[in-house]
Amino acid sequence: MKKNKSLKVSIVMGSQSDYKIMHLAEKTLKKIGVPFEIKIISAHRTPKRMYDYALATKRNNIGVIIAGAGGSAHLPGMISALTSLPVLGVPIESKKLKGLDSLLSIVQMPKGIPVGTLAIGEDGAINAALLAASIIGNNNQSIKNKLNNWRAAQTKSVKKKPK
Ligand code: RP5
Repeated sequence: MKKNKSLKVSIVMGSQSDYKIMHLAEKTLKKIGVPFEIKIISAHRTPKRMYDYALATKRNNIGVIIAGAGGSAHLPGMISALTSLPVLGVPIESKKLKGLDSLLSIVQMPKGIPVGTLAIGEDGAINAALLAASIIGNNNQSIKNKLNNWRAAQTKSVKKKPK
């Protein structure tokens, strides 16, 4: 693996349909200025793609993985089973159970293989990006500064009085 400085975030999702939520993780990383890649990988429809991806993460200079999935959302847990890199799971709001199925599938990982679980949907996708930036920023002062600037701008944008 190269020096921490060049580590990037990898965003993966189980389906094209997840992109309507996961594009917010992409947008947030772009806005802060964190290097990333983005892919569709399905644990059940493309298991070999998932396996090959997970085993190649370290040599591909990935520092954190954000995995979004809906329904029986096993993608984050399966990737975490294949790599010791931090995996952040984003539960996608499903059509039938509004994402409660996704949330419980991702958050209830049995001990031994962790997934850091975020909120369902948009908030989870954005916070996953912020958390990924924070993890990369631990060993990369430039990313840490960019994240702190983003947070300062957010603080500044909160008005003192409602209109
Ligand atoms: C999961 O199944 C995906 O993460 C997606 O949220 C859900 C539905 O997928 P599509 O039927 O829309 O492709 O694998």
